Amino acid sequence: MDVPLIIEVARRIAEAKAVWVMTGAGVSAESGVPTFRGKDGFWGEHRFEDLATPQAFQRDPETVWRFYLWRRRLMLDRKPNPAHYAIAEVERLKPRFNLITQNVDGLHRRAGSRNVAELHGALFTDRCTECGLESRFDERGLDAEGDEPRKLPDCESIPHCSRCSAMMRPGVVWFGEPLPMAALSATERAVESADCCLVVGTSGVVYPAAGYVHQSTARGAYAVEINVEETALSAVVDTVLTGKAGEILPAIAAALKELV
Ligand code: BV8
Ligand code: ZN
Repeated sequence: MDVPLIIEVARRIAEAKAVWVMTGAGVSAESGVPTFRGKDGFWGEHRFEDLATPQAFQRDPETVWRFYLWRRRLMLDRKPNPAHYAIAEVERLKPRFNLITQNVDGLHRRAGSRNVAELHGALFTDRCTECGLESRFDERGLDAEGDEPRKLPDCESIPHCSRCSAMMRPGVVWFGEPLPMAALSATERAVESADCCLVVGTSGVVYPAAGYVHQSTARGAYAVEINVEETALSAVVDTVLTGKAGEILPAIAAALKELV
């Protein structure tokens, strides 16, 4: 690990007026959550991306539901890793801080991050295909109010809307679907106000998420990429820290703590 560079990055964060962080699936890799485009980007013979579309759901809702239920069950024994906790620590150290995530796994909130915009929705949310009713629950299957444990729907019984009885769908953003307005506006505000950006664990190929990193650097923000390999954003950022997010981010947070 390049300690002088880690300290330089921590200094840039300490001096920044406002910081925003963009995370992708790589930040959850050390929690044992599969990424999308790596070698583990398959579910059986399906590519993740082929299942994350309205067309796939239209064509075969059972298979798509089985995919998302498999991912929900996977999360039941996955937990935040040191990268998630370090990002929550940076948020505590930097008052003007925004976390924008492409991930739907909920691990940032479980690690204590507060100011989180979920650009691609949330795995533990169902949404009605007809009336749009949303029900959000946590990874234990407890509903948002945390009262009666809510049985995770099993493969056989696709959940139906309690209001209009139509079929529910997972509350995530599929390819070809617009992103949630609230998350988009939070991201716009974060990018417009920040002079420092951390890009963690994303291949940088999905838009409009990746476009915000371009927008941030074009505005003159100092951008740092943390990834185990080169990505589509490596040429866009100012500094590339090559390595695991779960090792690099705690080192940055520790160095930052000494500076603020
Ligand atoms: C939209 C939710 C418009 C569901 C997801 C051609 C060119 C440009 C764009 C397009 C195009 N054709 C179509 C588009 C648009 C399309 C798009 O970007 N396609 C791409 C594939 C070309 N985008 C959309 O469709 C978006 N919507 O544009 O709508 C619109 C507007 C109005 C009205 C109608 C329509 C919607 C995109 C959202 C799709 N949903 N997920 C679910 O999760 O099931 S995307 C999915 O990819 C996940 O959210 C994921 O987070 C996201 C991005 O992937 P990454 O997070 O980067 O993950 P990946 O596996 O790729 O990379 C992991 C990285 O981690 C790697 O770099 C690896 O090296 C690194 N890593 C691994 N381990 C570690 C690590 N790093 C650090 N430490 C480690 N330990
Ligand atoms: Zn409904």
